[in-house]
Amino acid sequence: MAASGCPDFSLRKRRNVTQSLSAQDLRDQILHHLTHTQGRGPEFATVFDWRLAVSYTVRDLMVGPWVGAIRAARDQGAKRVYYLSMEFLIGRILGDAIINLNLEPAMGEALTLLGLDEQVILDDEPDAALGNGGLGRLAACFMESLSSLSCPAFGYGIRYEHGLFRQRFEGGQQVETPEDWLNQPHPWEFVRINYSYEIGFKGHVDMVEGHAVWHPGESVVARAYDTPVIGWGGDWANTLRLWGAHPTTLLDLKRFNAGDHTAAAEPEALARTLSRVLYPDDTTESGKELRLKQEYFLTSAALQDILARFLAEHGDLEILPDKVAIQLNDTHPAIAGPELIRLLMDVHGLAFDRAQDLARRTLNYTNHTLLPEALERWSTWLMGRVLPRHMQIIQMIDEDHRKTTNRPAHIGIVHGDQVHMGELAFIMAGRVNGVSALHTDLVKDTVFADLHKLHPDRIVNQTNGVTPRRWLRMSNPALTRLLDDTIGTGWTKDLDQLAGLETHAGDAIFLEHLRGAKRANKVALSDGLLAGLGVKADPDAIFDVQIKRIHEYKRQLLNVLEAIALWKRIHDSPNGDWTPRVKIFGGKAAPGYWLAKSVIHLINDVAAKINNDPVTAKYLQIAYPPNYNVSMAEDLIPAADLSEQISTAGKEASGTGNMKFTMNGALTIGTLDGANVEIREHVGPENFFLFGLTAEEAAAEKARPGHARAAIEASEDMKIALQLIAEGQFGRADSYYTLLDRTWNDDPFLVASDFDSYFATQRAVDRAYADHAAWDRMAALNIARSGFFSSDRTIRGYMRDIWHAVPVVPA
Ligand code: HBZ
Repeated sequence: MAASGCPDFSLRKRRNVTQSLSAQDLRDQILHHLTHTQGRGPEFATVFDWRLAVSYTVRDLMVGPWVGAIRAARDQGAKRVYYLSMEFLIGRILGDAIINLNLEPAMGEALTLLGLDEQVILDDEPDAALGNGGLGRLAACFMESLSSLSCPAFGYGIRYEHGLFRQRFEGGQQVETPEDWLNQPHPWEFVRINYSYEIGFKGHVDMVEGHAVWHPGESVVARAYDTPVIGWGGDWANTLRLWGAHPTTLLDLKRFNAGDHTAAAEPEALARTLSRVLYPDDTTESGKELRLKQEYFLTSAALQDILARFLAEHGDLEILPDKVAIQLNDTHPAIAGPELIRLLMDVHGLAFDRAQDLARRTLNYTNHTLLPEALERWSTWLMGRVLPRHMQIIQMIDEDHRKTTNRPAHIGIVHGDQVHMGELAFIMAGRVNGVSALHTDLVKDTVFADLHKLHPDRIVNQTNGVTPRRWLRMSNPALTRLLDDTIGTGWTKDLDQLAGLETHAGDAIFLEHLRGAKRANKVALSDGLLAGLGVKADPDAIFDVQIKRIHEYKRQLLNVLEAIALWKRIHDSPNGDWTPRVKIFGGKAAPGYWLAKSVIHLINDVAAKINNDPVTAKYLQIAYPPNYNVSMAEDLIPAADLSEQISTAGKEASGTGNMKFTMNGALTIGTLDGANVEIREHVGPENFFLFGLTAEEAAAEKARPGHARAAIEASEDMKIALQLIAEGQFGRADSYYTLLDRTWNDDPFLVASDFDSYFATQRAVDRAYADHAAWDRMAALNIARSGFFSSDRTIRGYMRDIWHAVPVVPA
């Protein structure tokens, strides 16, 4: 205890602090924050007040390791990693921090002493939904692993006031409403008004004595908002630095005093729009000037910050690549190439060649998609207007690359009136990586085939991973207890230790416990589905889960058509030997993606009909809880028996949900796409339900004229399913004409070609599930062999092959 009578929360090495913290210490500290930070007496406190008091108590425990980590990295002159991402889908922070700081069971007891329900406190926290899907969630898992491995790092992003929209269903259709997580105090962040940078846009470029001088026509200030990200064990915390946009001048007083109050506040309004909304678009380049400005805002603020820190510590720009590694999360921050060159040339006086060389040895780029419509392009007109100096530098980079590589005319950054951000990112990167073995091969063979020939050593693979702290230890306490009891707790920081379960996969008692843990999770979910949606989910049925953004290539349509065909079969022979199944969907469609929204409508319409059919109800139910987010995933994944990873082969770069399901003991039904390929290799083909065309076969099938119609004609089940929709069995048929027409006549993602294989494999799943012992053994082997899919392994790969960074010993 410190002299004040409160526990000692000073900055000495934290591991000792939390290990010695008792429930009483935590209770006292929570009460302290309730009174002194929230200004509330316990008798007046709401759940919100308590949650903030608990959060501040936990935050206090992060500050020591955080300051210590920053100090250690500086004192040791360590190389730092900078992860630039337009998205960080972090979800809730409190539960994860409690786990990583090793505060259980003391925190649970402290809350009991205060008469509080821990789950109620945890559930009160809004999700920080600063991302659309896999790309943003990957960034969040990487931040956690970087801290767990004590690799000095910063994540740089945008502090969006409104994260991804909230989803409701009205008449089965998606309705979007704004998300407002910052409408209440956010206890985790520290505002850094001294870390502010001016970001310019538009204007013109003058040449003064042979040097370019950019005179921006508009500018805003980027201000840092820092959140510590605590690693497993609580020894190290890195910084997630999110930039908020603020006006350079607050209020036009002259206009205000003249009575024009709205116009006087214009600078503020202009700036705020920059960090107001996350683009809810995971498909196409939006074509919006605002999006380009957001991308530049993030990138410029980050690079100015990185250079300021580097110069303060080292001074000599020649060693920049030895001390700084920057990772571009997709092309969204690809303006980093020209911006770094601009800062090195126009601000620090380096020559173009020198600046370009340093930039290239500092920057790296991760590609997350092969879909041509998702590759960013900007018109030269827009780029030249919003970022006139950068347009010049892009042309210099392109010209230099043309000269030095002698490349053919069709390769390059600027084509006609388009700037190709993928090519820019590739040309400016030391390393380019794909996110699964298959995806990396396809990156080499397709989107970047020409550039790959010119730079054969540049593309490397880093298969994605997920953090086992959030996705197993925190979200699945029932399984965690069993794992801890069986193989000890070491798996939490070394997921390969799950291999120790192999020897238990034949042990009937162990398998019984495994089934018990899964069943407990299913019962909890079933209660939630009944209370929230009125869906009766029998915990003994197969829980079959597809959760991800709604997209044609992810083929939720295939899943719902299978449901229809199965329903029809059960309906026709209700006394058959059917394995009961609950199909669960979760996911949002981009607001402008009409076909994806039509699939959502169809799923809801089909659910409404099927769930109420007295003949089939006990065999088949469909649940589609609205507003899928990180927290919902934490509830659904531990309760899943079957993981649906059914994208058209060659389209899903990796997937990361697939990995979360595997480590939670769900079996996968999937195509040979993305990381499914590696999951199947690791868990063994006999423990994975494979179906469908390979990437190569799919490409050939797509090129075959009339493939859709031919495949439908050949499939009785598929034909019936489409027929039932067209007849209006599931709501008004005209709602689905476009979807049906596209399936019959185009079917670009080969739903029809893969239907029969999928349907038959689902029946194999039914049979396998009926044999409990065999199923449980397969589930155990999936868990035991999932160690490879930890993001710790992925981050070690980036550190070794891309960043050349090493862990730092905490001070
Ligand atoms: O990145 C996803 C891939 O589809 C998935 O296969 C992979 O596992 C994951 C992590 O590598 N890509 C995305 O999530 N992409 C986006 O969310 C996105 C957001 C804004 C855009 C474009 C794409 O303008």
